[in-house]
Amino acid sequence: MDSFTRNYVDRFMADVIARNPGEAEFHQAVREVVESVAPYITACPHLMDKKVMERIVEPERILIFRVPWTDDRGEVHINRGFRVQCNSALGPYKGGIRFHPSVNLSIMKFLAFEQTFKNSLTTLPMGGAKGGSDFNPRGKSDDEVMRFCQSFMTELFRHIGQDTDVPAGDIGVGGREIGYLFGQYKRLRNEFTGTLTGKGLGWGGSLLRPEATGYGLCYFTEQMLGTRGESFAGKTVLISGAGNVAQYAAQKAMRLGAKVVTLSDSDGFIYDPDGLDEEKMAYVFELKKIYRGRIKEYADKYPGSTYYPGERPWRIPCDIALPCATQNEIRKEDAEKLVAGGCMCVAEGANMPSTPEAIHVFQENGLLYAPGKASNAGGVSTSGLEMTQNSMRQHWTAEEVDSHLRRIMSDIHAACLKYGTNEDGTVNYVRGANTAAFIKVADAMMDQGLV
Ligand code: NDP
Ligand code: 2IT
Repeated sequence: MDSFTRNYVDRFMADVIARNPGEAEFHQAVREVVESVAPYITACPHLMDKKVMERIVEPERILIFRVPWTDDRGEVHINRGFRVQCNSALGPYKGGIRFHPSVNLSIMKFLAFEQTFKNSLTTLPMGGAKGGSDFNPRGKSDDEVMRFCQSFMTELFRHIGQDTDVPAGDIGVGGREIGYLFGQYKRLRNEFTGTLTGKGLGWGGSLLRPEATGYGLCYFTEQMLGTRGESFAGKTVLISGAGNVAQYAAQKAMRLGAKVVTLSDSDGFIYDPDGLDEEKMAYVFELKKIYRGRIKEYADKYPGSTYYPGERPWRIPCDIALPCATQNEIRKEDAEKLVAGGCMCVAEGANMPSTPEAIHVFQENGLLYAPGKASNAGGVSTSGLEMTQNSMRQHWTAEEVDSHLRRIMSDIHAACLKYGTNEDGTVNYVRGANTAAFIKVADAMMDQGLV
């Protein structure tokens, strides 16, 4: 990077940090993108003059609201609701809703910012947003979750709509929560529209939306491996998380011939040296969906496996790692363990699971490494396909949806290669994804004037 560009990045980041104090995750996400696209920006005086990147880091709108609800004993609780509408240059705001006690403004802003770039990569017309609450669904009854969702939507409904902002699921928000949110939205608006995605199959949902993030991650990883003449067949795979993304990533990796040996949750991980199979996967689906159980129970059910409380899976030797739990779950020491254990490829199912120091370790050691905004874009892409089906009042077959998903993941991979291939033929997927995504958003913003 030349000194003019270095200076631009330093000044830009100093300004972002001063304007958004204490928002560490947001700073981290912005720095990664700015470091990638600064050479492009400084070579385009019109983008500098019109302050396009300065505008992108200032969300178009941020909503913060009170969410009061009562538990089953009648006790009153107050949570905080968020919706960060980051950028609408490419289409209606689009992005998930997260219910987790760690949710705060920094996390919402980093996710909405990442979503803007991810959605740009999908080739579909979607802007970027994220929302959520510090509500913890763990241990709550269905009725409590329903009352919370209804209260959350009672404020959110006035800010969203099928042509305005289309939320979906994320951590702590799956089919059950989308159902309750949709029911309340429909009641308040007296309209049946496709304003949320991830809906049930009988009422406007798309086939393969639940599977899409995990499946898309594996399709993308196959393409990465293909650049080195490799595939999933015979590879040992570590997966973190045991939720929506982790489950379907495990199922697809396994079906592509890999041996998946770990799953995890925030309490610990299980290691199954024999690998998951269809029967074990069916057990995990039931454990999580029906019983809302913990991954620890897997080790009780399958005695060949071991549960390691309080640990993450990254010290287990592997060929491929697919982090599918949460942000910053792979730190420098974890990345070093992955390298020492023989890992050749890391593709992110979660959003920003690797710290900048961990990414540095991967890149220095020549691993194939893909950032989540490229490799986990299959989920929001299939949400985009759900929106298309809702608009057309049609329902596509699983084969149709899957062929769109494969094409989109392959197009995203091609965009990463186009902008991320180094002179020596290796690929920097971070630079590739960020540059391809930025160009599309920036061009649209230039076309639409100073808004
Ligand atoms: P789920 O709620 O279905 O599952 C989340 C999993 O991650 C759970 O096993 C959970 O464990 C674990 N987890 C959550 N927070 C932490 C934490 N702080 N530390 C350790 N483990 C944690 O969520 P999803 O599978 O939908 O989301 C997982 C990741 O994928 C997130 O980063 C999300 O943003 C990203 N993503 C999701 C998409 C989707 O379509 N759902 C699309 C693209 C990305 P526990 O039960 O203990 O909390
Ligand atoms: O991070 C993500 O891409 C998601 N949680 C999915 C968003 C969506 O609108 O489907």
